[in-house]
Amino acid sequence: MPIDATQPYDDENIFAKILRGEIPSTKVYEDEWAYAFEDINPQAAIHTLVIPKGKYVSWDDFSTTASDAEIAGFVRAVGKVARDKGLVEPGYRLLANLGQHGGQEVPHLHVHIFGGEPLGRMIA
Ligand code: IU
Repeated sequence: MPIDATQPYDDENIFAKILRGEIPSTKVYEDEWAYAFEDINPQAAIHTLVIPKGKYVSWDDFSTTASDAEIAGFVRAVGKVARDKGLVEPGYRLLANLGQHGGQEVPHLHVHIFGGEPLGRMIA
């Protein structure tokens, strides 16, 4: 069920538990601002999730209340994971499902990195 993007942050959401190490994940990268791990149900040859370490449900929340350092750190982490996975060329896709219409299921902001194979175009 897609989540309501305006709900308060739930400390018991699955990604919060992954961040706290209460649930295992296949870690790809971690720094002060971000944590990256392999999606448990990959939809492409490479399917990695990058999450900010801060408690944000939505892009709105993140972009309005996170510090500039946090935002920069998260954006750089996404770029680093893609680079480290060798995706800069031949390319990849970033996706954030946001809120009800966006089909977001986990109420901790995350960016999907898809790659490792031709993905086709999503917009004609
Ligand atoms: P969404 O953007 O909120 O729809 O995506 C949530 C993703 O989190 C989805 O691709 C799941 O496969 C993934 N995931 C995960 O990697 N580990 C988990 O324990 C759970 C979901 I629950």
